[in-house]
Amino acid sequence: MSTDPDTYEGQIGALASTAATDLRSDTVTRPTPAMREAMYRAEVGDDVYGEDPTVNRLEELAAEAVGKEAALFVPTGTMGNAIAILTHCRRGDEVIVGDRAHIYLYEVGGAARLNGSPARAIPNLPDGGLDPQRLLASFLGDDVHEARTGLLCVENTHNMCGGRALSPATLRALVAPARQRGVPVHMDGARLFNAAVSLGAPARELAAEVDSVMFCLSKGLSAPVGSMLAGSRDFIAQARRGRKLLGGGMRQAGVLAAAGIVGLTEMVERLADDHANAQRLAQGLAEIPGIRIAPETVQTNILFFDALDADGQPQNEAFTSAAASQGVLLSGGDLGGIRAVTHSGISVADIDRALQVARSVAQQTAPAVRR
Ligand code: TLP
Repeated sequence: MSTDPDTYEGQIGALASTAATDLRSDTVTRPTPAMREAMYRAEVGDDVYGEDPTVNRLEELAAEAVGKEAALFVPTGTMGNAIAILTHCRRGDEVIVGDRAHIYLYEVGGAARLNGSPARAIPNLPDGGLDPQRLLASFLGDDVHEARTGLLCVENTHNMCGGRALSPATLRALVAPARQRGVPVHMDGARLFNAAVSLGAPARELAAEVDSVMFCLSKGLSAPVGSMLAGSRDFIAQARRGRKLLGGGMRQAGVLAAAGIVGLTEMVERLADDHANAQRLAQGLAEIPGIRIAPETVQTNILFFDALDADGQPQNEAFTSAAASQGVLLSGGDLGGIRAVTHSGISVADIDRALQVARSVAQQTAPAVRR
């Protein structure tokens, strides 16, 4: 990319450049020059009246990409998941989730606060799935003492299970108990396209098993803002009301949707580069004494590892802050493990730089196991 400040490309390059190697999350991605161009040129209207042509186009493209009748542009993934819960469930219905699900851990208890819906967490399997037998046993509603089970939520890729991608076959097995009991299923597919690219399966095949799906434009797809909620035409008509309730009815949102269209049409295939970079990072980390990682479990753009001291005890906080002081930003997984996430702002050279820093920091935190 040009660095000439007199050119458009150069100005965008300067805006996007950052000194640090930022592996905290794929949420840190900056809009590409093509996105900024599209945002500048976007045709807009009042989307609450359904009159923003760019939002309408994005919603059509998104519905088509995940094989659903309709889709809704929402400001964030968190709001998309909350609207799904509000739309599927009656007030007070229970929501079944995995115990490492983003909806359960990191969405401010939205199901309970917004819909009076208790969340029942059942243990996630290491691959991000749930045990179908355990799932079946967790559905409630026949007994007068029980809350009705209103919704099952699955996550793909699974963030806190290390970015694991659930295949169509695994999803079918997972969803079968819900189908048996007539319980609707929502997929938190914040990184659905990472799953699709990693598995070599179209996103619509992964979404075919569920009634509704949310995916984010603002993560690997690199749009500055926005997520999509997709489902049947009736579901989305009702979800539109839920979005208004939560204050997510935006007006000339076409300037944002324009970037989302570029994300959806131009940024999906390149996710394979992020996966290759995550694999390179995982393989490199595995060779560093004092670092514990299972590279064979890394499937997409997220990986977790532990930095151990000479006694084999995790020193994750010390490792993360030492790496940050050398310009490599990681996030501390509070459920154990340091998280690194690759994305469009990370090159092969950045991975090699991160490995160099990891080697030097590991020598400080685990001197006794130094080779
Ligand atoms: N995840 C963020 C943090 O909130 C942890 C991240 O850095 O990974 N579902 C999943 C699976 C997510 O990982 C996230 C964001 C969301 C939903 C929420 O999306 P936003 O941030 O758009 O509300």
